[in-house]
Amino acid sequence: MALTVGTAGHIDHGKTWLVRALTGKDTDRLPEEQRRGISIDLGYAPLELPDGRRLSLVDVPGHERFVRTMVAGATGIDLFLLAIDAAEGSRPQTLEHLSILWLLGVRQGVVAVTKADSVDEDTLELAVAEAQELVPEAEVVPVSAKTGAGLDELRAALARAADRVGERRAGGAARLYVDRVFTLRGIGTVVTGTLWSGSLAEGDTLRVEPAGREVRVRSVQVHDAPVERAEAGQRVAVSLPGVERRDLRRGDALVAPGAFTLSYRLDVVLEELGEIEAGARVSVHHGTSRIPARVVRAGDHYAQLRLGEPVVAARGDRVVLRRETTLGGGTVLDPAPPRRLDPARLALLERGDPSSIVQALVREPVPVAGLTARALLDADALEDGLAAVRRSGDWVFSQEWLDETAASVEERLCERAASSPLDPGLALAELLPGEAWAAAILPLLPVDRRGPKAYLPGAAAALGERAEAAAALERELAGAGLAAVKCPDVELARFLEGEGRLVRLGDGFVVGPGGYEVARDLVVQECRAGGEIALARFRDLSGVGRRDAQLLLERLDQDGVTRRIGDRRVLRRAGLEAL
Ligand SMILES: Nc1nc2c(ncn2[C@@H]2O[C@H](COP(=O)(O)OP(=O)(O)OP(=O)(O)O)[C@@H](O)[C@H]2O)c(=O)[nH]1
Ligand SMILES: [Mg+2]
Repeated sequence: MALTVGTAGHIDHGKTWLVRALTGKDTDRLPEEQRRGISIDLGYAPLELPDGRRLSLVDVPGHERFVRTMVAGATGIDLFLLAIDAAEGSRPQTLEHLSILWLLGVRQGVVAVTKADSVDEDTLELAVAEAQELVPEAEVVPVSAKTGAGLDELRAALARAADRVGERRAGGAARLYVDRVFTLRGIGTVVTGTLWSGSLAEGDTLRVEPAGREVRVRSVQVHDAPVERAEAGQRVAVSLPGVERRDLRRGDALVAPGAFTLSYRLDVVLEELGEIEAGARVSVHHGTSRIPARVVRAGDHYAQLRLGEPVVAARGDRVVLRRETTLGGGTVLDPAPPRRLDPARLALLERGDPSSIVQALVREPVPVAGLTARALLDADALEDGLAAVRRSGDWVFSQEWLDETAASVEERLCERAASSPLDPGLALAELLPGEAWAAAILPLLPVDRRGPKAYLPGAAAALGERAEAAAALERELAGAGLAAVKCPDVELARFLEGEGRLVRLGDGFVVGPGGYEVARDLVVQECRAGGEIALARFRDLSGVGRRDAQLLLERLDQDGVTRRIGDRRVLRRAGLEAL
């Protein structure tokens, strides 16, 4: 398993010299680092263990102004190598770095009491004892980068610590946080970082977040050697053709497209070093990025981090919260939560079993595919968890949501039936407007679907109070023959037409079904005889006024009996069949 070791410790306590003594590589390569004799940026070197295993080593700066860089270097590591100067003992950044390691969940490592050559034996013994007291769970090894004393013991201790590191999640989608970007002649833009999950291979398409840009991997290297595929936990260099160096920076995430959500909010379990007051403005360190944020608290140890820029995160990720100093940290419960904080939901997520996780994440319908990354469960566990919610097609949702939706749909259909007894249905588009899940959910709702409309089960249109108006209208139509009658009650007209009791014309006029048939036969016969019919001719034949003749002909056009050509009409197929 690929493991990464990160140095930690106060400025000048001998981290970089120790890295050089262990690996032969001077990681202080910037001119300013060499001039000032301090580390400013992150340095990287491979470290061989006595058993042949190879660790990646990240050297971090100790200066208090560069703690943010230390956090960026420490986020992907599995083991720490804490340097404490034998003469100076523990100093402020010794403690702050230790806190950060703790907050990031880095529990395994070794303490090196450095510059052993520069102090007498008693002082060294005391320094070792103090270091042991400070970090009781780690082995403490006195070393000298200058003389080489203790280096073998240190390597052996690192190997033992590496043995204790738990398995990293091997599967999952590719996710890497960029820590360096540079240009290589003949190769182009290269980014490096620790692969947090998944794997990376030549030819893969990835997305750079938060910019959202798709990139193609041209080649992958691990420790300066090309590999076909890099695995989770490895430090990798990825070359990305067609991308300018200035389009990428430390803090960017390189991820498998579609596998992670981008979010301006993170719900976390807080770990506080001191009290973090509600509404506190902090810097959130996540991956290799640092983002301004506000802490919205809920319950006694939950919070939502409202971020100034979006991040790609996953459940279980660690964050560090800082202002001038490190205030605390957190473990991500939901990487893309709703804005409203709900401690009960977060408690479910904190329990961490598949069914609690799925219950907490699912309320309104979400696509199953989108849930995989958010729940961070493997396929089997996700399947177990899904038993706790409802599922239809590609969508999952809570029973509670379904009950609420059913109740609201029922209520709206009842209201509709009361206000429009002639047409008690509602268009589906109106009932579940624009929802992609509508088709999957509809069969589970208490509705009858008839054509484009939904009805309460068994609901039928009823004339109710309008029965009398309908009877009067029908009497009038029976006496009117082919003449049109005005009917301003559009709903009534539509209803009676649906029942075959009248035919609607334009402008709110209607005609009796018998009248309509007579008009149609007149038109069809005339056309059969003379090939066409003009408005004036139809008016003469039917004996109605010009307006009514016009309305009747237009309706015949609509019904496909005739086609209008200028001011004449000819039969269409339906007209021929009507004979
Ligand atoms: N005598 C002695 N001096 C050492 C040893 N290791 C480092 N030093 C001295 O300590 C100075 C700082 O060492 P570095 O390794 O650069 O310290 P660092 O912890 O990397 O410092 P930052 O990266 O700036 O935090 C060096 O310039 C040396 O003068 C050692 O083993 N013996
Ligand atoms: Mg250094």
